[in-house]
Amino acid sequence: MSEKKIMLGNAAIARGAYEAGVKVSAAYPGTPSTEISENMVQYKDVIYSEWSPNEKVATEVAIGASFAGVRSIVSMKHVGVNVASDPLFTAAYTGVNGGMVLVAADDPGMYSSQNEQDSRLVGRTAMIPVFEPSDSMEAKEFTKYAFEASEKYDTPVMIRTTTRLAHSQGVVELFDREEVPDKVYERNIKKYVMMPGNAIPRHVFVEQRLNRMSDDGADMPINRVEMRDTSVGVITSGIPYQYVREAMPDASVLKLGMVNPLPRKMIEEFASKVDKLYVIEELEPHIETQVRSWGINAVGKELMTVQGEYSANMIRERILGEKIETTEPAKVPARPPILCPGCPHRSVFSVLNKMKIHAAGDIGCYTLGAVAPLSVIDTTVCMGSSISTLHGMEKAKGKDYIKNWVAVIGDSTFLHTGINSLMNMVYNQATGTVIILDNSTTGMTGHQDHAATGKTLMGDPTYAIDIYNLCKAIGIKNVNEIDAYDVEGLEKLIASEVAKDEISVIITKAPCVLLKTTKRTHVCKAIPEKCKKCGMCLKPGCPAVIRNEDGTITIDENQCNGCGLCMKRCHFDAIAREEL
Ligand SMILES: Cc1ncc(C[n+]2csc(CCOP(=O)(O)OP(=O)(O)O)c2C)c(N)n1
Repeated sequence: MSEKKIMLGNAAIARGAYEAGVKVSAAYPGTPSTEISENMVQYKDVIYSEWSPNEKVATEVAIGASFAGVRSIVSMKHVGVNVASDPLFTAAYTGVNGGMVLVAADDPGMYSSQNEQDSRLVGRTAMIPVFEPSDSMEAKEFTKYAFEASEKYDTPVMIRTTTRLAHSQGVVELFDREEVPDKVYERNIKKYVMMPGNAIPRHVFVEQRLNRMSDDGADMPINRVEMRDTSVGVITSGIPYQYVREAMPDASVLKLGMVNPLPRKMIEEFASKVDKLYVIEELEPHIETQVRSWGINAVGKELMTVQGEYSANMIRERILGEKIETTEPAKVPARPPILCPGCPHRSVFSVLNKMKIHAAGDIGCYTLGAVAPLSVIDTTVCMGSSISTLHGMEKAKGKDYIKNWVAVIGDSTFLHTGINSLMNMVYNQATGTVIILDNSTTGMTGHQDHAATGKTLMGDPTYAIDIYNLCKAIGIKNVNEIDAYDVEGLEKLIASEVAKDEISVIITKAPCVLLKTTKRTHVCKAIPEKCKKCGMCLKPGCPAVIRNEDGTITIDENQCNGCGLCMKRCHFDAIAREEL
């Protein structure tokens, strides 16, 4: 008898890769995709897994493995697909040798993302098939089927998930790994060298492949028709399928597992059998627009939203017109996201705040430096953008304009795409100051290693890229390293570097306080009798420092990491730092 396990959607995808005989996995972390790779390492005897520095590199690693003849998988969050799109769009033309799957994890509702894009549309534009599972078991089985389809149709396949699936648990039936023999690599430049003469016929092949897949859709195990009451039919896929089944249990459903290309004949047949047709899909009207373009009368986004997540109640309200009784949520104080007590980023931001310096920001824990009371970061667009944004400002307004500006970027983000922007600053004679907040980890996504931490995803020790020497090597004269908690030294250093008419890099160093290797050695204590109630210690906004009703402060010893930032702000020795 086979074993059953309760698994996270992401763990199920990793298991699917294992069972499908995958040999190479590459990724760059990003919520909600990260646990795919974190689960992949348990199969390290048979699957090589790595954190690549960014999604483009990860995708190219998977492409290389596929060309070499083995099954490979690459995973990323939706915005990672933008970074990966250059190799992806052309891998659609080359096709594969060993099967290749790209997992794109979308985030409707933007629980942890800067935008809400729909990867199904990327798959459509890239002209690759997109499969969308609805629960953990399907996440595993669709992954396995995606490898079969990848090899059968000679194409990379995208598995599209969303946060709700990636981070929900469900029962999964486990099977043994199928050892798939490596495909023979044969030199074939018409297929693997994409220059115009070769790419032109491959484009024709790509179009034919999509038509073939659309025609075969009705026979694919991932698409199914559930005929019930024929007065109402719903076309749906992914997590919304679960909401449809809950809210409209009697409706007939066409459950699509393949959302690109759409199985047109199957859809037309289903539509002809039901009186009223709805399309229920989160985010963009990807299915609806195509279905309507074929002259089929379907209702979707005129009732449903293109924003955020759906729910069974939303369908009951908007499609069925039911009045849903909701209870008022409990009135609790707002708890906005905040930097942890003792976070080295707070120390740097408190200095920038004091100096009234603006920062072109980037993506990471430090993006929280945008909000009060630190209020330092003015702009954040995408990973790696801080440095080039600062550069653009200088080129627009001149070097004096950025004398009270810096760029701030984390260590993982710097290695992801920040390094390219820094090379651009060097090449194009910029004079700005870049602060690299080096906390020795990828903090925001839960402590993944990267090329400068000295450890691989599989847990092996490796060479740790030296960010200081890397900056020196691309030609920056002014590269400085400083302890992130040295607020006095930092203030002097930032003042001197910003004043220079030359490019400068300041690397602020201190490990993330939540890393297992960071030991709590000190704790701060308030001395109420010395307190003048001035509130200076509250300025950095540490959640461990709490103002009492009488205006004095208490330091929550359970939260305090003993960084001493509050103590350094106090002019009356009303805070002491004690060794633990
Ligand atoms: C293209 C892209 N890939 C991945 C992510 C997910 N993500 C957000 S911030 C971040 C890295 C944060 O690490 P670091 O720059 O070291 O800053 P820290 O959070 O440690 O302060 C990642 C991987 C993203 N937003 N965009």
